[in-house]
Amino acid sequence: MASVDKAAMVWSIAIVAVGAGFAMSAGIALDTGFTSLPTVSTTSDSKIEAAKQQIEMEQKLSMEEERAKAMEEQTGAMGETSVELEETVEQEVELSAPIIEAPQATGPMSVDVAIPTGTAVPGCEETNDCYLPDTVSINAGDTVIWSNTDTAAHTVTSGSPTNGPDGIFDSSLFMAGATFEVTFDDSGSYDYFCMVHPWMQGNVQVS
Ligand SMILES: [Cu+2]
Repeated sequence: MASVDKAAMVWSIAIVAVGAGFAMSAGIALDTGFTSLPTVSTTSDSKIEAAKQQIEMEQKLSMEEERAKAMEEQTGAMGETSVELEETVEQEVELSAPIIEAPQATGPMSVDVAIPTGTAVPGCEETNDCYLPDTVSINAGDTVIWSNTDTAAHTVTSGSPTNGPDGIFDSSLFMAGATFEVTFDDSGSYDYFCMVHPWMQGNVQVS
C-alpha cells in the first residue's frame, strides 16, 4: 500500500512540474500547477502569432493589389486605345455595308387549290385528297383559286353534302382546265363540297 501511495505522489509531482514548466515557458504567472493549463496559454500565444502573420499577409496582399492596380491602369489605358481602334473599324464596315430595308407588309394573297384527276370516283376522301389541299388557312382579303385539273366537271359549293349549299359561294359546274376563285373578306370557317360528287369536301379558314 505504501509503495503505491509513493508512486502516486511522484506522478502527481511530475505532472505539476511539467504543467508549471509549460506555464512558465509560456510566460504566464502561475498560482498552482493546476489552475492555469499550459495548453491554453500556448494556444492564445499561437493565436496572437497567427493573427500577426495574418496582418502581415494582408499587408503584403494589399501592397500587391495596389501594384496590380497600377499595372492594370497602365495596360488598361493601352487596351482602351486598341478597343477604340476596333470600334472605328466596325463603324467603317457598317457605313460601307449596303442598306437593306425590311420587307414591306404583304398585301392580299392568293392560294391555289387543285381538283386532282380521278376525284369523280370515290376514294379521294379516304386521304382527304379530293381538293388539294382540302383545308387552306388565309387572311381576310385573300383569294382562293380552284383549278380543275381533272377530266370531269366539278363544283365548288359552300355548305355541306348533309345540309346542302349555304349560298355563300358556288362555282356551279366548271369544266376540266377551268378555274374558279373566291375572295374572302370576312373571317370564319367555310366548308364546301362538290354537288356532283358529295364525297369531295374541303374547308377554307379565314382569319
Ligand atoms: Cu366533283
